[in-house]
Amino acid sequence: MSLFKNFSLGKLKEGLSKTREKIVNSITETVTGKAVIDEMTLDKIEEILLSSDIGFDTTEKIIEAVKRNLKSEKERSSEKIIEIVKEELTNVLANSNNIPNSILNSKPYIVLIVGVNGVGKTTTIGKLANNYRKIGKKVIVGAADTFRAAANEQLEIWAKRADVDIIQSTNGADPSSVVFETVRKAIDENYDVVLIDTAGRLHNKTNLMNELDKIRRVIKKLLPEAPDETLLILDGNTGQNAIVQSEEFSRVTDISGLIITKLDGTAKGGVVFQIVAKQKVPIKFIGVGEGIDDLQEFDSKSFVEAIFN
Ligand SMILES: Nc1nc2c(ncn2[C@@H]2O[C@H](COP(=O)(O)OP(=O)(O)OP(=O)(O)O)[C@@H](O)[C@H]2O)c(=O)[nH]1
Ligand SMILES: [Mg+2]
Repeated sequence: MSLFKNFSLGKLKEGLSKTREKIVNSITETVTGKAVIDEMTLDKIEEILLSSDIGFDTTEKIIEAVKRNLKSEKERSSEKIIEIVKEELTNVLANSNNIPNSILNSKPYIVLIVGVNGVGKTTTIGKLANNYRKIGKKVIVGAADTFRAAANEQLEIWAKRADVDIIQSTNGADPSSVVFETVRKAIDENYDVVLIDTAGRLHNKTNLMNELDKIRRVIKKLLPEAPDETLLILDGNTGQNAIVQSEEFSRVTDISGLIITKLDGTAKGGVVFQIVAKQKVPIKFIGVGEGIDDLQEFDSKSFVEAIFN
């Protein structure tokens, strides 16, 4: 069951086209017309898979499976090899603890958005706000990125676009005071969803991580069980770095879910498989464009389908 109403396989396919070109088209080209799948061709396939960022372990599994099948079967068509790749990648996602997004179980439902600089936090908040509003939720966003001068304006533009309310900040204000004000208003005025934008931060910058702690404490003062979600935003273009960020953030704070952005701009969308294979934290949404409707709920089945069909 999906939460939002904007799911579109077409949009997903379009967004993942570069990744599809990389995985499906490149392998097809490599294999087509070859009478024998020799070591060199296998190396080439391996290289393609590694450069799509699906990860070393999964790549090895696929190559092993290809070898096994080539031994036992006469057919060496590109279709057969693509089928093997698809099957192995489907297995990776099948083992994920992907939980579908569900009806919000508390009110107000507090979502804290975190991540390093420029990964798409503010944009994603705009998209989320719009989706929640469209399913009839009363939404407020809090501009707790008081670090960058233009951050407040940027969130204000997104709030207007999404047609939701905002608690703005003044430059240099204490982020946790903005958070307090936002959650206070949400409780008093019966909001359903609170989305909190935060400044980009590195997991190893102690003062910024302490600031995040303070934000969480302030929320808990008003709502002991909150935040309901702390979502870590990862830029899908950054490959291995995204994995490292996920590990490091999870070590220092409670991350309940991941959002992988900018999958439209990259041929390295295979990183989603690597993240699922390596991380316990589930992927909740993926970003496939800069527009307000370009956030899709992550569903492993449709993700594979969008790449291979
Ligand atoms: N193509 C594409 N671009 C995206 C996506 N999500 C965000 N962006 C772009 O990424 C850039 C940075 O986005 P922001 O939302 O400002 O990122 P941020 O994490 O809030 O950045 P800081 O607040 O500076 O840390 C913008 O140009 C966005 O349009 C996406 O899914 N696809
Ligand atoms: Mg921002």
